[in-house]
Amino acid sequence: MRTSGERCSSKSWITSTQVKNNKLETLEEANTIAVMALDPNKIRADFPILDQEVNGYPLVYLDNGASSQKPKAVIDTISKYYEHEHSNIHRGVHTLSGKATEKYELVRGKVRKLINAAHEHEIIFTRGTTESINLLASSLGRSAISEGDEIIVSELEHHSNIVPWQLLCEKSGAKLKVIPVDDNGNLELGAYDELLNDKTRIVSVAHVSNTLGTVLPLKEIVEKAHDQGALVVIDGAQAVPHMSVDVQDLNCDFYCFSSHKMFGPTGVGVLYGKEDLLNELPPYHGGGNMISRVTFEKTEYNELPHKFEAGTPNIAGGMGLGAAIDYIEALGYENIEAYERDLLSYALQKLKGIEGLRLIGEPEEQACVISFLLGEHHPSDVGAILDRQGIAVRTGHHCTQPLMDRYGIAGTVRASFSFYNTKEEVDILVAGIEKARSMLG
Ligand code: 7TS
Repeated sequence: MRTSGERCSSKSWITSTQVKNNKLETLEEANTIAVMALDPNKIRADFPILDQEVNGYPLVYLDNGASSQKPKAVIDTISKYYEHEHSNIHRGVHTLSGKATEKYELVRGKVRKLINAAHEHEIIFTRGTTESINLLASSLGRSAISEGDEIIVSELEHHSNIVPWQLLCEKSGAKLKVIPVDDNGNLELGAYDELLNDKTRIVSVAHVSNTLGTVLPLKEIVEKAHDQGALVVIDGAQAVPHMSVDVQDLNCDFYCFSSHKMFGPTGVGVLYGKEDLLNELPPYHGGGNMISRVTFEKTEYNELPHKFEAGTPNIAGGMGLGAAIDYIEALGYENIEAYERDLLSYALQKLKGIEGLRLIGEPEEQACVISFLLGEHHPSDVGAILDRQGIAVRTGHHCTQPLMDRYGIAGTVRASFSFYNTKEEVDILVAGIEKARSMLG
């Protein structure tokens, strides 16, 4: 596990620790405190949106799986960019454009470091996880897939990691195979072994389930796929906000995630791919920036990463993503993971104490995401009563309809936590559910 505390000095939560406690004189001391414990109350002060009332109650935001909130550092970075720094990038000779280009490219380096990719040019900026997976399905579809080939996904995938592969199968005549999930929400790895064969070209699975919180045993999945000569795509949308990711250690071929779920802005995301594979793949969108020479007879493509980045990107979004990465690294994944582990076990223990509450999935390894049903009540009725108490959860199928079919249910109530959530908020959730139970009868 990699952590970084070296940027702590610029973070208000640690700065305020230093100011409030005169004994803390050096950054090293402040870092030690950070490693020992992450204080959500200090962190919450960095997220202005959390400090408000909804329906007359203090907001309890437990819909981080859909999108996380943004620290002031991210918001300020975007404002500053538009107030002082905006220009198009990779184009003009003028100073402002040069500076914007330099700063945007620095973010690519931050992403590389965050997921420990070998090279900066293995980081492709996209609009989000959905676009990253569609890019792969399109480019792999035109270069590596033909009739009779097989693509494996799992039963717990988000629609974003199902439909692009189905579209590819429709077009190419390839077959989609599905790794089943057991009652607890774990993948049935024995069945995976049986699905794999020399026709398998791609295995595309989530790192963390957005509905059940299951953390998938990726190393085993990757190794077995590689033994059959298949490529492995990881949908990391729900992992990066919670845990340290090392793409070289995982040895996956591609890894996708979204900025807006990891405290950055919407409309920007990442596709990581191994250099040699990205070099082999044909481009996705055509347009400016992705070319080196255009004639009507033939176009030559730009080198990585630009080959996959046609048109003007979400520059401000990229800057905001850079600030989000700085923020995460200042907290340190080790601290985030330890804090969320504790919060998850507290929440599970409290929720299990509620009469009539049924957890959907109790996976062996779980991120801070919990799905449940309350008696026979419709999830949206429970969600609406919680909302009236200022508690934001998501209800429904969570874009995982096949997984809902697997459990024979239409949807769940989902509480998805982040490092700024507290045990007090878990208690408020529990009281809110008890109230829903008594109101719904
Ligand atoms: N993959 C997973 C595992 C996800 O959870 C999501 C979004 C996506 C892909 C798509 O990400 P996007 O940023 O491209 O939209 N998940 C959810 C969710 O659980 N609730 O709302 C969106």
